[in-house]
Amino acid sequence: MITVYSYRWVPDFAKGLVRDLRVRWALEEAGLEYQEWLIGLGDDQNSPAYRACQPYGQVPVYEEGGLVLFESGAIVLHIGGKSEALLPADPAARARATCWLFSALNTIEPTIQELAAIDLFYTDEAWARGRRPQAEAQVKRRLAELAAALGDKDHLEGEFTVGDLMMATVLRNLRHTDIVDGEPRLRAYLDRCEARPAFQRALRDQLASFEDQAA
Ligand SMILES: N[C@@H](CCC(=O)N[C@@H](CS)C(=O)NCC(=O)O)C(=O)O
Repeated sequence: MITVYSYRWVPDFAKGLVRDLRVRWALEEAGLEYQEWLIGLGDDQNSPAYRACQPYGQVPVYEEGGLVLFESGAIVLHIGGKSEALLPADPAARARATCWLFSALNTIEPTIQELAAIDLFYTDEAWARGRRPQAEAQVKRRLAELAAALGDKDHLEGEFTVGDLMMATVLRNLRHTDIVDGEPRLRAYLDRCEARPAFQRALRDQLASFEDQAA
């Protein structure tokens, strides 16, 4: 049985954004069953046993038999290897899908993370107020470029792949702003990705795990 590690509690701003969502979504798209293992912020993260699985004490962790993986991108790629619903069989198409997964993680996510950190963690700091206009401009520039690459296609490479899964979860980190709305093609793209039944199940199950702990 596959096990996905996530948190049993996170602040409200993070609910529905925690990166185990990517893994849950990939597993749902691939039709693979899994169980969740919820850890606490603090002691659980820092335990030697957990650090042996995830060197930085973060989630997600993925466990399958004796295999333990960390880094959501690596985990999603691993799951993609099990299902053509996520990674096409054709080697060139597979490489293009992988290219978009890295693009989401290495080019788009860092800019969005900087803005999100300013808005959610450092909003009262003078340096953050000073930096914000440039951080927002950089996000808008990257999103305009991404929208141009998407063009009129439904997905980045025709059919839905791990690249779209990762890009959508990255774009969701702007939900506290209206920046995605400023790019109508990306807005429609994100809505399309989020409307997928597999995404809806993954989101429901992540949110339910927090509710179960509150009960
Ligand atoms: N690059 C890692 C980032 C993982 C990450 O930042 N996880 C967050 C939750 S979404 C976390 O556990 N943060 C707590 C911490 O860094 O201590 C991945 O994609 O898996």
